[in-house]
Amino acid sequence: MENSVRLPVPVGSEAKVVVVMPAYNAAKTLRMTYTELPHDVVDLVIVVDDGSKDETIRIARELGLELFVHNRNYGYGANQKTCYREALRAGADIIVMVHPDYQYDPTLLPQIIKPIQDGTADVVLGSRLLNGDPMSGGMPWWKYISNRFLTGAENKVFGLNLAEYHTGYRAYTREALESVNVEMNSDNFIFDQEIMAQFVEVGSRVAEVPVPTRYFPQASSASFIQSSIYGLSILWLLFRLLIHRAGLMRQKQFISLQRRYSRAAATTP
Ligand SMILES: Nc1nc2c(ncn2[C@@H]2O[C@H](COP(=O)(O)OP(=O)(O)OP(=O)(O)O)[C@@H](O)[C@H]2O)c(=O)[nH]1
Ligand SMILES: [Mg+2]
Repeated sequence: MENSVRLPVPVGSEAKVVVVMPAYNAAKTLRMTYTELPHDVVDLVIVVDDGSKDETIRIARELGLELFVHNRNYGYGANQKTCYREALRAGADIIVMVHPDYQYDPTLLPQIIKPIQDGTADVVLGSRLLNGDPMSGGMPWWKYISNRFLTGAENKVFGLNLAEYHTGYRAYTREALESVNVEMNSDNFIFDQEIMAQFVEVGSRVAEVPVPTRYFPQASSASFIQSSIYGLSILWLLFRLLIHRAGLMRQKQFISLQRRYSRAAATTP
């Protein structure tokens, strides 16, 4: 497979598992999300508060979590940049990002990291659209339709066949995260897709694990306007990636930080 790459060091069950939660006004749901994590599997939980106006910081302190605080709201992408920087600094071998708004089932973490532990994937996405019925879980119909459309466009350009790219439940190996230029990505929601484009470009192996969809009143949810900007930004990202690949305008954002993960290296046996 063109996009496959062997990890230099196999990640087994000894790996240090660090959960990161990028939080913004997550006070109502942070405790539930944290409590339901399988604590026998997780070595460390990091919360980054991105200028929340609610009690997120107080609750994170009460729970004794490793907490990093932004002095104002920089955005979801900026939040993840701090999450990953601190997870790597803490010595993580496997990094799991889960939204603290309790929309993703924390108890499924062992399934999410399994493809990495088995050595068959570098990146795992918890997918609501794989074997699931997201609308019966409360996903608005317009989010479902745009998710399908954008996923189709991304699959075409990325050369993959995934069920969705828009999940807030993801796991990465340290090597995969260190191979991409996270800091060059957006500070906003499009970060999630930029990092996927980067993984594709460096030849990371991506796996999907089905997860249920949960929408409920206390969960944080992107508005119609935010989602529309996000959708258009994805199309712009795919365009930029295509012109990068065509050599018309090379962009550092898509170039591997580690030579062994370059696209060419990934194709050699
Ligand atoms: N909106 C927002 N969320 C942030 C920010 N930083 C971290 N987050 C967290 O990121 C998560 C994702 O945001 P959501 O508003 O739920 O958006 P989404 O999950 O992509 O969209 P839905 O599928 O509608 O829930 C939430 O759990 C927030 O706590 C930020 O600056 N803005
Ligand atoms: Mg949400």
